[in-house]
Amino acid sequence: MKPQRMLSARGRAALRAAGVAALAAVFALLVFAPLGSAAAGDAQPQVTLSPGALTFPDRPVGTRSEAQAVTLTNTGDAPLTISTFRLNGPDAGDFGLGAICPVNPDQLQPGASCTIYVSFTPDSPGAKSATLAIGDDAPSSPQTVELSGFGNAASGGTPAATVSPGTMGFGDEIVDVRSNAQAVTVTNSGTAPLTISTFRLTGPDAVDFAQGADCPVSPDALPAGSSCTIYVSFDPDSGGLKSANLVIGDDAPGGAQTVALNGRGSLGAAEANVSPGALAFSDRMVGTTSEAQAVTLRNTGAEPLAIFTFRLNGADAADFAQGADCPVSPDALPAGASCTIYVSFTPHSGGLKSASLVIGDSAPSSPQSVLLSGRGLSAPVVSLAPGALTFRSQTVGTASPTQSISLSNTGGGPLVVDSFQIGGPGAADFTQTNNCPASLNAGASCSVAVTFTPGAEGPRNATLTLNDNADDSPQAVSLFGAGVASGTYFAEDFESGSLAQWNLLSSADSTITLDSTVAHSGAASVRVTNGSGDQASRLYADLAGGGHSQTYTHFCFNISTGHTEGIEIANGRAITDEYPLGIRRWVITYNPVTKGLEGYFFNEALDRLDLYAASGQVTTGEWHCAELYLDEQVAGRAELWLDGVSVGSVTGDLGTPSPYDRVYLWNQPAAGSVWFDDVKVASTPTGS
Ligand SMILES: [Ca+2]
Repeated sequence: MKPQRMLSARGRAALRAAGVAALAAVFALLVFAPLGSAAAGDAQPQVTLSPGALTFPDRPVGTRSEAQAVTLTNTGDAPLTISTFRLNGPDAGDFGLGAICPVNPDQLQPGASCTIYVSFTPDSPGAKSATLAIGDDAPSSPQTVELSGFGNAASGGTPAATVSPGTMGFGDEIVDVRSNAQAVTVTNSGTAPLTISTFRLTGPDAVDFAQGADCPVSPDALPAGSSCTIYVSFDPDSGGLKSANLVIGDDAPGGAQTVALNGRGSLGAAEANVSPGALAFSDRMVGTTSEAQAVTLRNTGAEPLAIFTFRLNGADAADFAQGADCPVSPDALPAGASCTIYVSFTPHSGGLKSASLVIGDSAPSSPQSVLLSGRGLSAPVVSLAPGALTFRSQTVGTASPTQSISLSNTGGGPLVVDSFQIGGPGAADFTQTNNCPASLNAGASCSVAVTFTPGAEGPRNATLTLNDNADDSPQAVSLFGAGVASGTYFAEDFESGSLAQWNLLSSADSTITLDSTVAHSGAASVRVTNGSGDQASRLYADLAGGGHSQTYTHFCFNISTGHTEGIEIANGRAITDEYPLGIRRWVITYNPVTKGLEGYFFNEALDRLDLYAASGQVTTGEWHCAELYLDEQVAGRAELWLDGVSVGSVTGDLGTPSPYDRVYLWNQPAAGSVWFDDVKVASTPTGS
């Protein structure tokens, strides 16, 4: 059995509870007996104590000495298990002990040391002696240290009390807020115990201070040479200077000790209240100054408010200005008083503006800010979309569907439109109505509806002009349409000097140009040139009145020499909801092998009829005119004429609810040019 097993469970628990600083009273519960020795030849612990005896200086009865230390070292070669520390002998009660040593079941390792402290408090006059005994599992257990001292009769000593500091200042403290505690030390610097009877707070403001002490009070006493502490705090219940005394009543000669206490009750800091917290200015024209708006600054605190600065901060600070009738430091705004700061707004450019009015002062919440905002109105800006209107060909004397122009004011200020005017040679052919207000706000839009009612055949040009207060007034939208005779759906002889009837599109190395040196009739034609292979250009125009089931489509063409590839030169498409870019109803292609034309015709189901015609009759470098009759019915028919002579026809199902309504001229895909002239789509044949 190992030695430490001899301790009862209760004993071990008691040791643990006592910790390393066990008291003799606890050890009294334990069985004190040498522990078993290890067998001969085994490693053993060995205890060495230093010093072997303690002698305490003479001291007054009832006073405690400084502790003296005994060092316990395990000089053996096995761990030491310590079970008890005890004070034995007739005067054991005059000594006290504590230890910082491991106790069972902890162990002191070989070579390690720990410390036992012993103090001396004579409770009666005369010589005193006792023995410190240590119980452990070393062969020499128990080891002992002899203790001795001498108690002097109490009648010979005198207590002496000193306090430090003698004055305590707490400074400013807000009313009803308790300060941190400050400490007063009471020291018994005499040779007899000091008996303290009272701690009192006296004086007119005693109620504003509080004390607590960890000092012994009668019948306990503060031993000679000892100190204790009194804590004082300050909790003013009103404003102003406060003073009181802490009085310590005790049995030291000379009477009570006094500590002077002072502090100041504060009603709290100044507080700045700014109202309103934000100023919003109405929109105004650039360069004009608003009426001033007021900001009220009120001191809602208890002390005067010192105001140091008024500043305008932020990206648009320069667009605002401030002035104040407030006192500035070293003057102050009294508690409860208010003053006014005025802010005005002068936008220097268009757009939203924001800045902050910042007030720097002595309030804890400083700086205060007021958000400033406004909008500078610059000149209005007119935006028109589209910038031009092109109408499809329209029968003379009939009104087209309307087309709309969106008018937006993208500027910073309201747009006042004085008039919408239509001018130019075709002014009488166009009319407008609009829903625009007298003043169109910045960011707002309205629309202008234009109708084309040609009074004569041919291209009609006009201009819609806006007169308004925008910088670039007047603005213009060009208007174009072509008048056609009844029964004519489209006509173009390229003599007007404009391609305005057409929508043009070319690939990178392809061009569409009016050519006033080559013509089938008159002086000009249009030339479509591919600068290289795999290029294309096309022109298209919409037919008056939309699609028509029976049409004669006439066009003259001149194919430049040298073509060796088939080229598509014309087609017609229907524009439908299903095919918004158009679906082909007919195609005319030049075949360079046969030097003839090929026609392809499609019905609603895209079934195709083919026509191969005029073989050997198309000569490059010369003008030819083709005319195609198309009857887009279930019992349909297509017939082609070349230069006034019928060259072939096909019959079959060409039925569709959407006959062709857009005519195309093409040159694709071979390099070279094709000229076109005298294009006409009508209900009756041109015949040439
Ligand atoms: Ca011509």
